[in-house]
Amino acid sequence: MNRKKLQKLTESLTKDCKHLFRGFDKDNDGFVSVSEWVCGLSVFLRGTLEEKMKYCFEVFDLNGDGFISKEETFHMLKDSLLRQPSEEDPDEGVKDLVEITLKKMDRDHDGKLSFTDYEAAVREQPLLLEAFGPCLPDPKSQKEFEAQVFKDPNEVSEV
Ligand SMILES: [Ca+2]
Ligand SMILES: [Ca+2]
Repeated sequence: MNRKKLQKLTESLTKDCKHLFRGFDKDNDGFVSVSEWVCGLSVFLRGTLEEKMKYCFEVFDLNGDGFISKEETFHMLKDSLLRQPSEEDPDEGVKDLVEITLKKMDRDHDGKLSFTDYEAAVREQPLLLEAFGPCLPDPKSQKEFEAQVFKDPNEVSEV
């Protein structure tokens, strides 16, 4: 497998996950190194719920301060909702959704989501893992990706 093909496969795996690379980019230098990429992928494909929660939380915490704020929630939910045909005032609908979501997930009622809030909510309701937008691949494209990439381990190690 050549580099181009791998790139293409990765693109198709991650096409719905636009925040993906922030989750991969552990040292926040704006680039995803090979080791970060491999590490990110292994969470993607083989990660435990714990690892996936950490990963998604990092993706959702847009400014990296350790909390998912109301503004960040608004921003992300707006992004994921705009694809649908919208009502008269889409912002109002999003605001309602932000309130509902935060109310549901903010366990200590400080108006923002810490990882502890998020973790508790997800353990109760696994669907909340991707509450603020898709950041993990769907099982079908994941399977296709694995089938292609792990066909010949020797080739992959050259990448
Ligand atoms: Ca934040
Ligand atoms: Ca909180």
